[in-house]
Amino acid sequence: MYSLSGKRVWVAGHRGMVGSAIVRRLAVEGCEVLTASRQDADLRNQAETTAWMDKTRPDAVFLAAAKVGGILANDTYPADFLYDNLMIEANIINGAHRVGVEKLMFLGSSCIYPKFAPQPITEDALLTGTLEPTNEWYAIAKIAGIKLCDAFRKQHDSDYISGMPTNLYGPGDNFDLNSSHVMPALIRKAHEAKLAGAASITIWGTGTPRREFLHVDDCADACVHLMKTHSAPGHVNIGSGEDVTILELTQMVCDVVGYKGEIEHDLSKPDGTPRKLMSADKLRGMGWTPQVELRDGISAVYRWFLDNKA
Ligand code: GFB
Repeated sequence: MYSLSGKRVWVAGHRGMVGSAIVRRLAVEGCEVLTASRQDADLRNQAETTAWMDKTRPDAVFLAAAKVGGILANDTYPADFLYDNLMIEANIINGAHRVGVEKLMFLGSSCIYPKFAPQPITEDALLTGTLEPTNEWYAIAKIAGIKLCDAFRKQHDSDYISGMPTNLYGPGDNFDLNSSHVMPALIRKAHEAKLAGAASITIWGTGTPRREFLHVDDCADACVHLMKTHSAPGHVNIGSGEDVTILELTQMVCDVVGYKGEIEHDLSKPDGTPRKLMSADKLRGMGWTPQVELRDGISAVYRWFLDNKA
């Protein structure tokens, strides 16, 4: 067991959807939460990151800082997704070693797995096949992060662990239609179509790809659980264990939003990987289960969207 009580805990990426959920979750752990603004340190910059870590000396780190985006953003900005994420994780993991961080958790993504991995995907499927081209840049960076944690563990006995969340959604998500993930895009499209009285909304691709969704508050809870209870090389899947097709998700979102029009398809946009349902067995075996049902989570996010973005 690793107790967070009384510890100085840095949530790197606290302004993002995952980082902010971890900050909310840590409120009951009795720790001091440290955050670095962009003015404090550009985490892609080694000198600035090292200086900030030297000054603040965290005991524990949740590495949730990353350049993230949906399928189109990943496909359009490969250099940013590879370079920024490599730099951020290398600077923070190496900095953690330098200042003697007791425990670090690195966060990745389910896109680390081969495009055609057997489903549900177990952790040992890593590096057994070719990646999905739309997000291989981001995936390579995240695989490097897992391996960097493992390398520090092997060489220096560092207690660094990795969690691989599935597709996440929740409050604070990015609702920009060009750069967002599918969930916020669908919520916005259905809402705006309802207001405009539009006859249809258009989704990207065929609607047949299957995706697994997890509410970000469940993800944050899983991260804290792993931080406190888990210490081993490799990585742990963080998912709900259930998936839906994009068309089923669209119908659910339209239902929650109250939009009754048609669903059309923009087939010039990519489908991406056909399916990436992760096995939830390892994490469930450690005594953790998700709490938020998909439909309830969508309703909560739609309320957040109405209050904050609409
Ligand atoms: O969420 P998403 O952008 O990312 O797209 P990935 C999931 C699926 O939803 C794809 C479809 O099949 C999209 O074609 N889709 C339908 C839409 N309509 C829309 C829309 O309006 N917007 C978006 N964005 N998608 C990302 C990776 O993959 O998942 C990242 O690129 C990361 O690296 C992240 O792993 C979790 O699930 O395909």
